[in-house]
Amino acid sequence: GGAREAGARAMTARERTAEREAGDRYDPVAVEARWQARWDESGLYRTPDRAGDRANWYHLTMLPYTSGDLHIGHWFAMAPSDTIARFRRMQGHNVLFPMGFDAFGLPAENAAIERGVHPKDWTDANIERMRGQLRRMGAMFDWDREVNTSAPDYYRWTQWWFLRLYERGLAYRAGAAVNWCPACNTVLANEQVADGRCERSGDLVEQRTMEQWFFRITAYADELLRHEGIDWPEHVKLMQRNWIGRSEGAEASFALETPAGGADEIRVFTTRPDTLHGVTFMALAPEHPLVAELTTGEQRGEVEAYVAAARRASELERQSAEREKTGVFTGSYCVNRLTGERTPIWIADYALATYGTGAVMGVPAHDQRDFEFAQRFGLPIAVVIAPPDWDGEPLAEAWTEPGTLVRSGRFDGLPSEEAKGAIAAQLEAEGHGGPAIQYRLRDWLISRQRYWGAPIPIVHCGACGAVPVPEDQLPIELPYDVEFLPTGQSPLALSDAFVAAPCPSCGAAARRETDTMDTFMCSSWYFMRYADPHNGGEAIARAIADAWLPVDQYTGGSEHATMHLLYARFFYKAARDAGLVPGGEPFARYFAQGQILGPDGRRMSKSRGNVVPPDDQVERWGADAFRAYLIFLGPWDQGGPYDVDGIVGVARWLRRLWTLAADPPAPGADGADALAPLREAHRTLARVGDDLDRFRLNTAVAALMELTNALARLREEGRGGAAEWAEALRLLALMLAPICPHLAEELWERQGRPYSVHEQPWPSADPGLAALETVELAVQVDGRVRDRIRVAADAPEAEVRALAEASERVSAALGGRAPARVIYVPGRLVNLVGG
Ligand code: ANZ
Ligand code: ZN
Repeated sequence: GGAREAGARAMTARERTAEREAGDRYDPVAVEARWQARWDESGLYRTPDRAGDRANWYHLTMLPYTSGDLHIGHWFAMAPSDTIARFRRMQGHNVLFPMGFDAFGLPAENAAIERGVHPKDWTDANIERMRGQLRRMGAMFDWDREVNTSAPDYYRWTQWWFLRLYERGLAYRAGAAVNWCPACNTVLANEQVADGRCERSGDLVEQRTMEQWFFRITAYADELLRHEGIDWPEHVKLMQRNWIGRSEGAEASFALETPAGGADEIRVFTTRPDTLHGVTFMALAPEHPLVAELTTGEQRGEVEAYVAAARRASELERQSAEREKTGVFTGSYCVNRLTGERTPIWIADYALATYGTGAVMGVPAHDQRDFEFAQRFGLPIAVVIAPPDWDGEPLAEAWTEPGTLVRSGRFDGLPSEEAKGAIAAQLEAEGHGGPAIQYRLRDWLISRQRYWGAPIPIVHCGACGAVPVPEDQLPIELPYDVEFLPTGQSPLALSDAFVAAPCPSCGAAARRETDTMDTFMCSSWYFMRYADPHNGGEAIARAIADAWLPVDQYTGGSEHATMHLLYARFFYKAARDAGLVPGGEPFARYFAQGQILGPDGRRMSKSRGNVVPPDDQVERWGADAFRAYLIFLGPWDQGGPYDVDGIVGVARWLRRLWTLAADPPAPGADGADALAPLREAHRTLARVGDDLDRFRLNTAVAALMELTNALARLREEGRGGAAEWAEALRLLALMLAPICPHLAEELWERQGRPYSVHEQPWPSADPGLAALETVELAVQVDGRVRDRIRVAADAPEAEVRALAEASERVSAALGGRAPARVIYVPGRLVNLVGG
């Protein structure tokens, strides 16, 4: 509101004259190029691992994927992050603020296929271009620490990490039903499937069974749920907890009436062991291993057709509540051990093979899906949890709330919440199951049948099986000359030169693993490598890890809540258990920025034509104005629409600020008024420091705009002493430094101060000067003093009048009349003249 208008206020005639007289207009493009070169030359942003008594502070912003262009979302993530990193530096920390490139992955291959360029050439060219764009941001990235995840000296260590996980039993190979995208011709992680479709191509995902490599992230499920000792936004922690999906309940065994396929029982996972007496059928997933054996001759045709149809449906469709329940009877029965009841075994596609045991005990009276299934197929509905005031009537829908147990033998009369534990305990005592916990989280599937990724360092030997490649043979380099068009097979399998390798264990001719690693593996540890980027002997030295880890502050979008942020936490815990890093969490603090939208308030996209290219904005207004505008447009965690006119106001503000600093103020008054500019500066300083500390970046910019206006007004009025003016302008440059680093540097130099403004400590606000100066005013009604009030010395008339009218004595004297005239003598009196 006010600040925005203030920022946008046109220059006064005097300011325009001043600008002319100062001889040089503010030319952001020239100023920025000059300082970027100087910073580079002088190595201003090179970060030592130790810097005397300055405490280390690791500030991390997410590295970009090498798509080829830095878009406005990157700017909105990185520029405010840079502002905070710079502020921490001024506060006296030795700040590590690195940058790199997430360079492996499908888009490189797809772009390469579409354009006929090699993925490596495409990626390298993109990095080149993006590095240039990043430099123009004027951030304090330490480029000596840049990482490129597709470079052999990086992925060598990604492979090394694979070996560390492998030797800890956290990497394994297993045949698995996997998500297969027919368009991308590759396996997808569960996280890459949304609504049953490939997140990238949008095609329907199919299920296939293949030998794949997994990381045992489930071994850390409980610890991942806890978020111990870290300061993260609640919504991100909640997303992770939901993703991990911990359910408490029981496992129960049902005896097969006729043992089949070497099994004599079916086990189920249930969150409602209290309903065990109400089971009227058993539902197996179509992929359950006992389906074929349990199917009787008579039912075979029907069952086979059903299983084949289920394979074509996505998991999401199968789970949909709206969909009519389908199923088929196997012809076999099992026995409920608690009741001795004979229970028919059905196959139903709402039972998923990948959750629990792949079998559901059907309790129609207390589960809505089971209820619908029973109704459709005429199965009994047995109430065992009585709703309050239930009179024995049939139910119109499942009763899923707590209640009292009935028809449950010796458990009758127990509240259902209590019965859960009691029945689970009985199962355990009888050896038929017991309390159990289930997670929705699956192990992390890391194999990709694609070319552009880090090869998995394994050799398959006919005699020895899967043998890890010895560490000193890393990296297993990705060959350049490979036919990488997707065929469903790993492209590396087509390269004889790559595949042929001696077995590291027995020396016999063997075959290299030809799958590559999920790129989320590369980004699970990049922040460790920044700390020790040139280490040729290990991924990160322990002493360096101790100096920098965990990351003190991570910032990035919350779209990474469940994949990247969960994988990185798993990875770090595994690294901790291998003794390689300190603590158990990689990111001590996490801040999720919002999303920047198009000027129309919708997500930016090429098809909507509402994309704002950052390069254009930088060229037109300068990086400093663009940074300041991005910060000013709203609270950082909320984001908002980009306003192409909004940046005009910000650019104008910076021009006024330039003129103010360039035009030496008139010789000021002395006495109390000499302090006026200093008071304004300290008042702002108290606010800006507090705002930056709490990530309220937009209000920090607003405060600086207000300061600029206040100082301009003082100068017009000829107020303020010369020394006080100099000091106020010094503080202004310092406060501006984290937000507009180039302009601040330029002003600093023009003030005759030594390079660099970015090596100055953050000034502290003088509380005495920052305090609002107040004065006592006599309040008169029709010239007679009725009361006295305290107001800010520079309070505007409207405020003074409102305060005066609020006085009881004043309103009594006015007797309901509205004052026709107000006479205000600042510092002395206000006179309300009645009408
Ligand atoms: C009997 C029962 C009775 C259930 C009742 C619920 C209510 P969450 O909370 O997600 O963990 N279930 C178990 N395995 C399944 C599978 N492979 N596919 C589909 N559904 C499965 O869900 C646990 C509940 O989902 C389990 O508790 C089971 O149904 C079902 F009144 O068991 B319940
Ligand atoms: Zn061998």
